[in-house]
Amino acid sequence: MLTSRTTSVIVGLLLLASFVLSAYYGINSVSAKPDKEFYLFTTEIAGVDEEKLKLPGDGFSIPTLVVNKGDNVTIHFYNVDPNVAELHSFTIDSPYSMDVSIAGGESKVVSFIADHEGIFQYYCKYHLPVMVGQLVIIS
Ligand SMILES: [Cu+2]
Repeated sequence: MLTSRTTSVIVGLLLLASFVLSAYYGINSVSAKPDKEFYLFTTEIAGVDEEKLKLPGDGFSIPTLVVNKGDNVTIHFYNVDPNVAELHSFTIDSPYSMDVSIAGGESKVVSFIADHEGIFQYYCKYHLPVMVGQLVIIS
């Protein structure tokens, strides 16, 4: 005969098992291709004398973004320059064809499905050839 203590232990174990199983199947049923989220900041490369080198000294905080083909990609792009007039862009040519410009202190969210495999350069159209990165999409 079951005591009330034994019964509550069994009920507790069943609840724990159902929680573990639902968490397991919940995670696995979300998607075979998980979302990828990045926080991408503008940077200034220390020590670059722009006048002397005749080059911009700007960059992206992440030089290489790696995702899987089919991923739902979200990039939170921040222009951290204190000067509002200092524009930066997140630009990629065809087939992704994105071009987002933001002023100093602003941010924007860029979202896309990574449906083309390959290596694609992203760049800031105001600070070429220095401010570039690679978007790597693997299958
Ligand atoms: Cu820039």
